[in-house]
Amino acid sequence: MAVDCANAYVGNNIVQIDTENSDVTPIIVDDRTLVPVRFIAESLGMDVGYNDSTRTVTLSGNGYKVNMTLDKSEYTINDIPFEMDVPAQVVNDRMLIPLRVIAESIGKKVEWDADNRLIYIGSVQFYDKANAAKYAAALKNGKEEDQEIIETPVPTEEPDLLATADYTEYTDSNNVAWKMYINEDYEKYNIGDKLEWAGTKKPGELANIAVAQGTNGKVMHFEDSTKGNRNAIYNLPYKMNGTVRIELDWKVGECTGGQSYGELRFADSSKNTFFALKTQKGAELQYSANGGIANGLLETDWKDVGTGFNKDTVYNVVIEADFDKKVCNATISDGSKKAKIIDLPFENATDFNAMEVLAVRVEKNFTWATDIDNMKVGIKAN
Ligand SMILES: [Ca+2]
Repeated sequence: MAVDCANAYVGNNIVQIDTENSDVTPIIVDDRTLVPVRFIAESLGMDVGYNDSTRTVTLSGNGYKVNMTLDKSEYTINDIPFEMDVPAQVVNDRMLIPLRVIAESIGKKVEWDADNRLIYIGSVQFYDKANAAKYAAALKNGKEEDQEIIETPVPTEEPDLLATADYTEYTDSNNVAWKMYINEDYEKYNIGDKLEWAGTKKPGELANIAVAQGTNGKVMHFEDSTKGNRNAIYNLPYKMNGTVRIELDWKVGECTGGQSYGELRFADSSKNTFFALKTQKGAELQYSANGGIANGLLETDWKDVGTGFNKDTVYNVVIEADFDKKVCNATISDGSKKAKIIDLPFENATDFNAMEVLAVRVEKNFTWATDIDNMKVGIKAN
């Protein structure tokens, strides 16, 4: 507050002390600052009562009860008598009380800045003497001074890890050039090494996920034998956009146990699946799109990859997902025959970021062991 000023700060907001009477201001009487009782009480979170017959004003709240009588120097705090030199009084039809008396009665800090005739009441740690002149000017104008404009920093973008990642150039049999960022044959690891796939800490994590010895060298191996759905997820360190090529050798394994089946699923950074393969004992290998990894959104629209893709063998899988056109092309080969999936549409996926190995138990316990090897992932070169 400022002496002879109708405005006051409450917190960071400027308000008029008495909304009905702009003549109501803090004043100085005999070197004591008097403030309007109702405003100060409400600002301090206290109730005000007035007894007309005894001319006594009572402020109560925060564990305090302060009684003052108009034009009398005696007052009480929690019924303990005290004396003040300048008493409560009526000015401009409003009762004013000594600021320091009421503030200090209830344990508030009062500061007086003589240069700016500014009164501070509150907690000591918030007193901002350095800006007293600014506050006084703002109160006089009834509005905040023009605020200093601080430019909001642009949110830090996710680092584009792909931009700095190493890749090798590769030209496929159709003479299309690719930048291949992942080329993993697992030969440099030791048997039993747990790689990124093992990082999935979901309740349904496959029990055994580690580098193992396959028929032709080391592979990434997944297996479990239990009840309930089980999975493992590999999150790429980056999102891949444009047209993405994923190639791998998949030893599908026989997923046994009633109608249990295993899936290999490819998804974006929001877990939307754009391509999935499904193996089930004795049934044709199937493909689909438009599910969601790690959230139970299984694909529903399954179609056979071809005829005769029903052996527990190693399939070479090449997927090309175009995230601009939102279509997927894939070839599945068992070494002697090849199936082509052309322009499979997908809906929500916007990039390639995650792979999932998923065992789904429809009934009874399942048993499944499956391997991935020779995984290559890249994007179409411009
Ligand atoms: Ca290998």
